[in-house]
Amino acid sequence: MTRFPKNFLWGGATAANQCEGAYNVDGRGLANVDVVPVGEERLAIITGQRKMVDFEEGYFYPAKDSIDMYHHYKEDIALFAEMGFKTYRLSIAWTRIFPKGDEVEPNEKGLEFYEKLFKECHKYGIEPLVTITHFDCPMHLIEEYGGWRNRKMLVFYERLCRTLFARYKGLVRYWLTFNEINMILHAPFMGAGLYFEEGENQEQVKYQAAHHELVASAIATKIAHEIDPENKVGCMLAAGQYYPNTSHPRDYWAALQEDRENYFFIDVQARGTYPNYAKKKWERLGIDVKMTDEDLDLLRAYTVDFISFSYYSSRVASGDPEVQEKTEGNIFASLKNPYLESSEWGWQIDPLGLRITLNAIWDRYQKPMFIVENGLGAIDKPDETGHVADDYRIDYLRKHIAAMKDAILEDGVELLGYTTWGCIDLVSAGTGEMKKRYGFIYVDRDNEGRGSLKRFKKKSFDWYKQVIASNGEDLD
Ligand code: P53
Repeated sequence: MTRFPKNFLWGGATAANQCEGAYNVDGRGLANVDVVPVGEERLAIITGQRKMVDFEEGYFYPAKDSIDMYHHYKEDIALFAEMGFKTYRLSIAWTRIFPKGDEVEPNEKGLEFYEKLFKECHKYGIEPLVTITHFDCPMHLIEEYGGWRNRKMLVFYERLCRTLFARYKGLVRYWLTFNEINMILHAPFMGAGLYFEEGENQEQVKYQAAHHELVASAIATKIAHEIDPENKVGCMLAAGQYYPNTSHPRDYWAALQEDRENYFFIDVQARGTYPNYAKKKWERLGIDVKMTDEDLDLLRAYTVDFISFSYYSSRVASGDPEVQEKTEGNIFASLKNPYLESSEWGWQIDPLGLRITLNAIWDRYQKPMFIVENGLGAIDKPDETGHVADDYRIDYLRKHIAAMKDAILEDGVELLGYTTWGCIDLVSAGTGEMKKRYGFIYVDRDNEGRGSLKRFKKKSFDWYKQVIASNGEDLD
C-alpha cells in the first residue's frame, strides 16, 4: 500500500458542551460542564477541589451559549460538507436526553435534535462518530448520587445507551463510550462528576469511579452489538507517549510508569482484564476497588472494536526528584522537552510523537485505531473581511498528517480515520477561553461572550478541503 486507504474517514470533531450552547432550551437539564466558569478557579473546579454546583454570581460561564451550534447546525454541517468531510465527530449532551439523569422516560425534544442533526450529516454522506459522554454528567446525578463514585450510575448510563442505540439505529454506526477516559485521574469533576470531601482518599474514589465507567463501557459495547451488529464501539484515550528525560534508567522507568497510568484504562477496555501492575499499585496505596464477579465477566466479554485517542503532544518524565521544570497550560504534567517548540498555551509540538504514539498503541493492542482529536489551539487575528491567514495551523496539521501517513504506509498500523479537534472554533475545555481556537471556521465571539456568532472560512479551510479531496496526497 502506498496511499491512504480508500475509505479513510477524514473529518473534524466537537463536543456538545463546547459548541451547542442553548443550555436550558427544549427541556435540557443542568450538567457539570455548564457550571465551570472561565478564570482562576476553573482548574480547582474541574479537578474537584473547589465545589461549584450551580451558577454563582460574578462568574462567566462560556458553555451556556458557546457558539450556539444548537441553532446553527445546518449552516455548520454544510460548511463541513464543503470541506469534504467523510465523518463528523460530535457528542450527545446527556441532559438533553435525560435532563436529570435518573428519569425512566427520555426527553423527546432532545432525541429529535440529534436525529435531525444525524440526518443532516447523511444528506451529505457524512458518517457521524458519536461520543456518548464527552465530560458531561447531569448535575442531579452528581448532587444526588455523587457522580461516578456511585454504582447506580451503571443503571442510568445503560438507560442512556439503550435509548440512543435504539433511536439512532441505522443513523449512527461509530460510538465512543467515554471521552478521554483517563481524564478521570487528572480532572475528576469534568471527567466523572467527582468532587472530594475533606480528608478522603481521592485515589480510592477516582479508581472506584474508573471501575464503574469501565464496566459501563463494557455494557454499552454489549448492548450496541445486540441492537445492531453493524455498530462499532471504541474507547477513547488522551494519548501522548512519555519520553524519558535522559537515558538514565530511572528516567525510562518513570516514563513507563506514567504511560501505564494512562494505558491502564485501555488495557481493560481492549484486553478485558485489570493489568497486574494496577493491582499491585492499588495494594501499595491501600486502594480497595469494589467489584463483582459479574463485572469482571462483562469486562472480559465485551472489549472494544477499536481504539480512539486524542493527540496534541508527547510528554516527558524524569525519575530524578530534583528535576521539576514543568510545561504550562496542560492538566497533564510533563517536563519541558528542549527539542520541541510550544504553542501559545505551552503545549509542545511533536509530529513524530504522533507516529511514535500510533506505533506504541498498535504494538500494545493490535486493534484498529482512530485519531479523533489533533490540532493547534492558537490566537487568530481576522482581517476586516473576517478572513484568518492561519498558516501556523496549516503547518501543524500538515506535519501531523505526514507523520500519520508514515505510520500507516511505512509502519503498517491500522487506522480508520482522522478528525481534527474543534473543526469550527469552540470553547476550550481546559481554560474556558474562546480565543484558544482550533477551527477551519472562525466564529465571531470573544472570551466575554460578545460577537455576532457569524462564521468565516479561514485559510486552513481550503487547505483541508484539498487534503481530503486528494485523500491525503496533496498536503502543500
Ligand atoms: P483545550 C488536556 C489535555 C489533553 C486533552 O483542549 C484535553 C485536555 C483538556 O484541556 O482535552 C481534550 O480545549 C478534550 C477536548 C478539548 C481538547 O482536548 O483545553 O477532549 O474537549 O477541548 C483541547 O485546548
